[in-house]
Amino acid sequence: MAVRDILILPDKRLRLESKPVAKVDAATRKLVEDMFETMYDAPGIGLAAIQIGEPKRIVTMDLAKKDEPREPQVFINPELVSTSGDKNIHEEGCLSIPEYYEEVERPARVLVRYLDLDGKLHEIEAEGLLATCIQHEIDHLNGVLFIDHISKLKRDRVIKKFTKAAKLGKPAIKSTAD
Ligand code: GNR
Ligand code: NI
Repeated sequence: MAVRDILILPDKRLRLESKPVAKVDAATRKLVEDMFETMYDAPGIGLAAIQIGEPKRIVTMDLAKKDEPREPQVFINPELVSTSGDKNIHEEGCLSIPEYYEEVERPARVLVRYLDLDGKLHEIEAEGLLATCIQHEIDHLNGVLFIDHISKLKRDRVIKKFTKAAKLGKPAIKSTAD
């Protein structure tokens, strides 16, 4: 098990299209372990494999409240089968764009098809935070970030800030370590 480095905007790898998992095997399970360790360490409520540099269609998630027992969820090769016409607005953040939050409008309910760690096919209807989060994560698998859903003005501003910080070799956010 290992906490892995999380790719930060404007890392080009975040724009890759991730490849489907052909077989859920021991290597898949090892990657999923690293993803959970990295996600809980961050901490975040979801993680796509590409965020640790692995362009594979794997998502980990845990939507349990802070004081509740962990509820780890894994989605392999997740697909949106259908989406509702009614929308929801939710404030989103992303571990690859640290400390930036903005409201995003997405379908309120989605039908999701995916494989579990045993390679078994599931289909679930998601709403609320689960619907928001799974759409955010499936976007990552397609090289899409939540800032692609906000105004161009706001998007360009945040990309510029993170690009400048990367050029200076500094994090775009203030460190609490010093
Ligand atoms: O930790 C995260 N919180 C979050 C909040 C609202 C909507 C989506 C998310 S996902 C994010 C972790 C992350 O970057 N996953 O890709
Ligand atoms: Ni994200």
